[in-house]
Amino acid sequence: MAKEVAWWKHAVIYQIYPLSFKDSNGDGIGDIQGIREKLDYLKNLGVDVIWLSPIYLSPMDDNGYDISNYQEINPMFGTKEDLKHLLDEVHEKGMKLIMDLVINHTSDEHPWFIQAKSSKDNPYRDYYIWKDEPNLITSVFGGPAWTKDQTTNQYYFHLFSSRQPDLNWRNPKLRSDIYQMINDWLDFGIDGFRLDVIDLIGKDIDHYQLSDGPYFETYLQELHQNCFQNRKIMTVGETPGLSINRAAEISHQGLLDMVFQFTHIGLDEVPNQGKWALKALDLVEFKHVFMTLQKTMFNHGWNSLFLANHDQPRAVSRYGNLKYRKESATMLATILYGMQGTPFVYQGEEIGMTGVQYDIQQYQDIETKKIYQILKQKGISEDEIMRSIHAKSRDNSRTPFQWNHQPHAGFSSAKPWLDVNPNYIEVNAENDLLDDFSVYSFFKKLFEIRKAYQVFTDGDFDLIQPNHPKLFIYQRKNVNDTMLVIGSFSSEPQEVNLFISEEPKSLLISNYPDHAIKDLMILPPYYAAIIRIGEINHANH
Ligand code: TEU
Ligand code: CA
Repeated sequence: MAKEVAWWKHAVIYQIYPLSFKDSNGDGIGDIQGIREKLDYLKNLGVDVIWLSPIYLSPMDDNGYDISNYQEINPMFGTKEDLKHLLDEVHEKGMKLIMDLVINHTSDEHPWFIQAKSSKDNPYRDYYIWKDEPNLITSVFGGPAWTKDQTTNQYYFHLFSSRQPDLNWRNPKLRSDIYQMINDWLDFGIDGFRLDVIDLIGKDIDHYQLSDGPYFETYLQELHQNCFQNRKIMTVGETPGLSINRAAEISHQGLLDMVFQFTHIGLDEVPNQGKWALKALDLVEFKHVFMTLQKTMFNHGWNSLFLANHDQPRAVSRYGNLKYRKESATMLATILYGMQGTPFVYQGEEIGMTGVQYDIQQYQDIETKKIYQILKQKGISEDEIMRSIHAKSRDNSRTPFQWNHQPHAGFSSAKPWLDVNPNYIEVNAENDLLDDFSVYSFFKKLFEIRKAYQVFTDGDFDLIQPNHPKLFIYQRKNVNDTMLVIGSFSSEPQEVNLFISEEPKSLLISNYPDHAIKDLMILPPYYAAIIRIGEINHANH
């Protein structure tokens, strides 16, 4: 009997950043009703699962990744009833909905923290991490990871902003409260979670072990037993610090269905100097990281396929070329989604939305504002700071979704909370929906192809010409099919010999559809194609 393949292995997942997706009531802030207006747009694209970035009650110090009440919805996004309506409609349309879950830390306005900081012997004191003397750990957003609480004269630990105190996972009472909260949401009917920085929950601060700490697997197992097992849900962990091997192990054991592994994300920064120290991407390195991911997780774990999210710059600005915006956006999609794993689309990626180059006053992101001050104090020149911010600021991907060429890009009737990218007149969903050769139409077709051929789910992976500095070519193969996936990362024509003359071949998709498939080809700028070879042998199997 054929083994049943987990449903999420075939799913296309679309990340919505609610603040910036669609504003329904003219306050300049995206909301749940706005999302409800756009479900057909997502369904038509081929989306199976929607992931919502946090919409819980929050003072929005870190745009909702600082939760002050896990049970309530932030009124700026709507009500719990709105969410229930959204969930029902998503289900009616045959899609699923997963929520973001931030359980490494809370907001400093969470009642637990307000209690905890009120006195040393408060029953909630031990829900957080306190020390008389801080150690040298620094916050991801810059500066020390410890802040002194004036009332009790101890320091509390926060790996992100000082308004995001880390929860103390060593406390079994805290863990059981968290499991209860998660089960309540699952009983509410949601289909799973994206778990924010979940690799940090097992940390040992005294020994500077943060990601993948000594208690990580124990707590993950406990979490799985108490909440996830025996439910038909999916989980994806955000694990910026997990190695490729550990990511494979965790998903192979099924503690999380898959995790976001970040090795490829760090390749355009100077090693060990953090995200703001820019370095040109070496395509050969990039290819080798993906090859390692693909080979490590073949039959041993499961990949999540992503280039962008709400923390990362726009993929087309980062890895493509804006002179060839459509070509490079579609090429990147071809390369990414031709691989084994579950595809993730970050809102706007499917219409080739690009990054922005704003003045410092226009940025809203806490990390961007903080790093600007820190780099200034270090004496770095304004030019250099702004180069880094333009390349890497998280606001690059948080600008409002560009629905049409109307004022505010059709996102809102009012001035949005973050300025719209001025290119919305040209780059918008309305234009793309009318055009058979748009980025959107390409994504849609790509997902249809992925679902039509099992080889994209179960085929093995081999790099072709692994050391070619400009071309990313690989083969996917199972007993039925062989697919050649080709992407050019060059604005110059590239010659390539495909050596496939012996076998019949057909072009499944290309961003230059009229370009004939031959053995010896000159590939135009940012060319992409998927070629099916050897299909004649089909009947033999
Ligand atoms: O991100 C965690 C994380 O470690 C990074 O992605 C980090 O935010 C980024 O590299 C900084 O440039 C998650 C969320 O996705 C992010 O939005 C939150 O700010 C963070 O956790 C804290 O909750
Ligand atoms: Ca609104």
